Amino acid sequence: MKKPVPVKDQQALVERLTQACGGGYSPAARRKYFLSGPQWAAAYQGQALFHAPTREPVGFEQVIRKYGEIGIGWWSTHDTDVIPTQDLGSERQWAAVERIGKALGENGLECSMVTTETFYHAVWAGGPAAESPQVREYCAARVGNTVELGHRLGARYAVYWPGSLGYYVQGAIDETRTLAWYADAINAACERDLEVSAKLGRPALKHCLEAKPFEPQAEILLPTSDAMLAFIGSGLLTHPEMVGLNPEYLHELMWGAAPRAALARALVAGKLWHFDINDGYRLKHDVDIGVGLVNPLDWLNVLVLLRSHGYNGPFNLDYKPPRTTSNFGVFAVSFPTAVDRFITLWEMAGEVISDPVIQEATEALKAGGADANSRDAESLAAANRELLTLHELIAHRLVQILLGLHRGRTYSI
Ligand code: XLS
Ligand code: MG
Ligand code: MG
Repeated sequence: MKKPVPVKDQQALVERLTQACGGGYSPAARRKYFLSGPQWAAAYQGQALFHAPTREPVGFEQVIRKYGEIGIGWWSTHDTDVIPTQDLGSERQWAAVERIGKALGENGLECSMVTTETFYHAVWAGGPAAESPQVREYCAARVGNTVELGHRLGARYAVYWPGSLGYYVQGAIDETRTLAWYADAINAACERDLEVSAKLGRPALKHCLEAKPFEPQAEILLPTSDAMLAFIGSGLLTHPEMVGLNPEYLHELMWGAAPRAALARALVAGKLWHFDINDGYRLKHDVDIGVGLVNPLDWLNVLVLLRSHGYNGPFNLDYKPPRTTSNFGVFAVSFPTAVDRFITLWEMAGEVISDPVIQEATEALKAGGADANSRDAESLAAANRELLTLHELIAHRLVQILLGLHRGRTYSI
């Protein structure tokens, strides 16, 4: 039997093996990327459905300090991550805002994004667009208040993941009304933003809708980023130009989409403003695994798309350190390794874009075959037949770049 590892030696072991992985980027290098660390991701205690917490609570002062040490330059938060529900919208909330501002300043971070929790508290049992006009009025006040908090904290983005905007049992709600009522909340947030930004002389926030196909268990009225694009263009919003998307990688994968294609559709609509980064599995629960741990090749492809189209919004680390990771591990392993995988994949995406093999193959495909008669299907097929083999060669080259094979990494046989 192996000798058990005493508790007092375990952190040192984790640290030594983390070092043995080859070290990481410096905090200064990490800060060059627009990476934001959510308050809720670091503070997540492992309390998923059916699961008791495995970690101790941590407050925003500690999270912000640790992000600063790691080199995560931006911070994001739900209103209720940092202010108790009962204090929101009252004078009591400003003391927390002051403490947050101080913690951010002392650790060299900026607040990038604020979001309203419209899913956890019992008030949202019927969703943020419930039949009750009083609940909807409360919702409008809450999102408006978040806009104000965002401006006071220096944020540039507001995100809306509605939670259960839908139904547990069919037939109980009128979907068209619910959608219109949800639009009322977004409209209220935009109106409040126009007022507050004018008063404070700041640019208006970018309001970003985030879709998730299921979980909480209800059927969802806006399950995908595409559904949200249709909602933005539906005529229900009074300021559609102020509203864009915050796709989450796993949320698109969860319904079976190709995340890169979903992002491409948001890009061509000019609505890809914010991006939640993580990983996980198709057609399963929202496991929120750290970026690149499950689908590194797909992630490389996603970042090639975003780099080639000049995406310059935030990459928000919306994942959950697994329940098996300790409080110590969250900051010693989980966040630094997630950040470093992201940076490595981003750098690799640059290599893909400038790779001579991929460039030449892509250009040849775009040139098409010679001697093609564009009125004749047979001649067109024949003229392109050999060129199209390059698709598979490009895929091979991408894998080579991912695995480092293009730099001569070989295995002896
Ligand atoms: C939940 C969402 C949430 C949002 C912000 O699944 O991803 O974390 O990003 O409310
Ligand atoms: Mg998210
Ligand atoms: Mg998620």
